[in-house]
Amino acid sequence: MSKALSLTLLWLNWVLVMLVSSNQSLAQPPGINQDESKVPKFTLPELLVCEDGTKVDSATMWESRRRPEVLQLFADHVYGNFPDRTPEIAFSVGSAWEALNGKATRKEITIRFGSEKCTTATLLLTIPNLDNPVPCFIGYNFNGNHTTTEDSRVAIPTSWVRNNKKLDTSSNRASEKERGTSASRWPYQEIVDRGYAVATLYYGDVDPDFDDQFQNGIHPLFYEPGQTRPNHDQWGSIGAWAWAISRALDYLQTDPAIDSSHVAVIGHSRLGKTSLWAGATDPRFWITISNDSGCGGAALNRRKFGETVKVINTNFPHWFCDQFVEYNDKENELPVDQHMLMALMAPRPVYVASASEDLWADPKGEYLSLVNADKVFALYGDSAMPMAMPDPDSPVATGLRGYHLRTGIHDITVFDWQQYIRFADRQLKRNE
Ligand code: GTR
Repeated sequence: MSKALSLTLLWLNWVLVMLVSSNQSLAQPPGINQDESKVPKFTLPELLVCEDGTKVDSATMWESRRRPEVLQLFADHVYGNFPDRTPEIAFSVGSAWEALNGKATRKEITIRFGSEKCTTATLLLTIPNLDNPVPCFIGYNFNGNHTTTEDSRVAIPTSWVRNNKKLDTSSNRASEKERGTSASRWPYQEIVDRGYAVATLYYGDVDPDFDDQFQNGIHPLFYEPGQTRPNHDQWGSIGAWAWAISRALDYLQTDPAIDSSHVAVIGHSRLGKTSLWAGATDPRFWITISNDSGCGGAALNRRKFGETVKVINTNFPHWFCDQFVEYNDKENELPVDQHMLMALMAPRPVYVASASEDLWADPKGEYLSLVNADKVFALYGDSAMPMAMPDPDSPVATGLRGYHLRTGIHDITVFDWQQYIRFADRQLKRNE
């Protein structure tokens, strides 16, 4: 080999190494651990011991004493408290149309938050054409209701959307171009065929997902006179999204086509963090489903595997309450960990799913949250979750808790939905 050729090869090799390592550093910034052997030893906060040391030994005591304490700890230290004052809320129901080859009826409901100063969100409701009220899944979407289906009648949001080169979205405005681009995440036909309704709304309608010091979205509608941003222990964006999905549930409770005692709240990723907080704060939700929710969702903070408290607070300073920042690099000082969030659902069912390649979200930490909620679920007769993580694509469930690790990347797929529907079917049967 000539000297020139070997030098060129050496240079090419160096470029390749730099490219790969810069990519790795994108996926795994310094200080991020994705090696199981480097997970620190930790002790999780006790579920069944009250702040004053009293031991909890019954479901009644859990519900009357410890559960409210744990819920308050999450509000004060992680997601923020909902403000006391509430703006006026109004619903206006648009006219319905036939969808999914006549198998379903669709309509859009405008939810108005506030009166003079107001913001609106559009709830898209797809209901199977059946004789009786049907159970329903409700969850936010990332890019607008129109991205969840090819259906040309579904309205395009007018609120802020994230620019997206792949979808050709610019100027932070949605357009016809994105219609149907997230349809794989919303298998309407399959869900409707199984007898469930689906309700979805665009999360940016409620609060655009960027740090603007809480000037847009619903936060300002709650400010006390003179207040310009949420207090230290008040809600961030996840809190606002969770609160607003409860308002969508308020609407569903008025819709005669919906069996409103069976509304499951579902979310993927940051919207999975949101569904968990919604399920915890609003016991009207039937099943709570977390898809790849990771840090600040189902994953145990103390494992510091993948995304950490410090990383999430740095990259997304608007998601949690300001108090949460106090735990950057100090996970062990948090008075809660995410197994306690799972416990807040009991005795209502909860389902957690992970994806095998989604190490950023810490699949094992997501599973261990469910396992470590055993003590509370046992108060309701639920059996223990197996200690060992199940194999990929092999769902496991107790009576009230379900989990699967899907093969693949960070996403929500038909496979995930099929497991949620099966779990929901089983819950309906349990109650028969
Ligand atoms: C990531 C974030 C995760 C997860 C995800 C998503 O950038 O680090 O916590 O929520 O976004 O929502 O897609």
